[in-house]
Amino acid sequence: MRPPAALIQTARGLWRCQWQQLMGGLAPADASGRYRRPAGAFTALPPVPAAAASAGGHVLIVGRSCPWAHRAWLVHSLRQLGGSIDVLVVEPDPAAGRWRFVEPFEGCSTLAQLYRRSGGERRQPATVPALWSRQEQRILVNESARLIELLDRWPAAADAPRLAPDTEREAIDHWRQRFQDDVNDGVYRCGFARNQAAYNEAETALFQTLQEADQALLEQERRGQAWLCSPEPSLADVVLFPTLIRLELVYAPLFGCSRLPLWQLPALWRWRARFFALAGVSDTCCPEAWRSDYFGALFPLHPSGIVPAGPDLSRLVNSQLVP
Ligand SMILES: N[C@@H](CCC(=O)N[C@@H](CS)C(=O)NCC(=O)O)C(=O)O
Repeated sequence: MRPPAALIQTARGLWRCQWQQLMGGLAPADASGRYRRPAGAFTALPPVPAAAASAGGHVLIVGRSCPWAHRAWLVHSLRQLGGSIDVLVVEPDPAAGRWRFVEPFEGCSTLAQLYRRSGGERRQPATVPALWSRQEQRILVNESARLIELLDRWPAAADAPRLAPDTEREAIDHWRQRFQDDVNDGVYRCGFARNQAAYNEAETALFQTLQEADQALLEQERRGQAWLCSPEPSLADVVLFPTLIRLELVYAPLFGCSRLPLWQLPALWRWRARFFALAGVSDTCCPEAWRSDYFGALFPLHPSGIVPAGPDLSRLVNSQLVP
């Protein structure tokens, strides 16, 4: 039997109130309801350590589902830094809302413990990615935008690509800034918006920037170039990829980033397929973990915790499917 209308109305009011409270814990907002990502610690760009080239001297700590960690993992992979930097994958612990080590690491069972041991404050979030120095026994940097710059300068094999060559710096920085705000953080601003106006603002900026990137890539293709800023992939391409590869699988269904399916931005669709085909990139893509972590862990957005079936990743990176 259908419950009485008054009961439904009361339940909606109560849920709305509880929802705002739960969202407060998950995703802080400004007075207008726009998501504001909290600041962490260890955000400055450190110098390249003297012992950077020593085997296993550093550890890159990543979570599979995290797009910010994904960009660092990509740079590590594209520049083949495995000889000097180990990659350690942490697992989410949705009940406790933190990252935990599969095996104790440096005597810690959670990333938060390692973070505090490095001097991070209790109120600051212990986030991935983090770069740990075994010699100095501390986190060197915990902000992905700086971490990828550090990894781009890290000593590497002579044939390893540089992803932010000085000659292309201006264009790379321009796109990186646009993507950081409107796309990488933009999908979260859509998903974590507290009201319609905040969502509308974020969603408009997101698709405006994606359309501009699509046009820019179209121009590049006409010139015979495959990448956004330079003949080779750059940090601008790197930072766009983790968000776009999660679009249909997570951000469209869960965060409401669904104005255009990516095949309607055909140059971006082809670009994503090209990037996915680069050596080592597919190993950093874990669609099962993305979907189970996002749908399973973001309770206020998806209280049932049911992980819906999604499109097959292999079809999303098939450039033949779109003219
Ligand atoms: N600004 C940071 C953001 C990183 C971030 O928010 N990572 C999330 C996973 S996607 C995280 O670890 N969150 C754990 C927490 O907030 O406690 C960066 O770019 O490195």
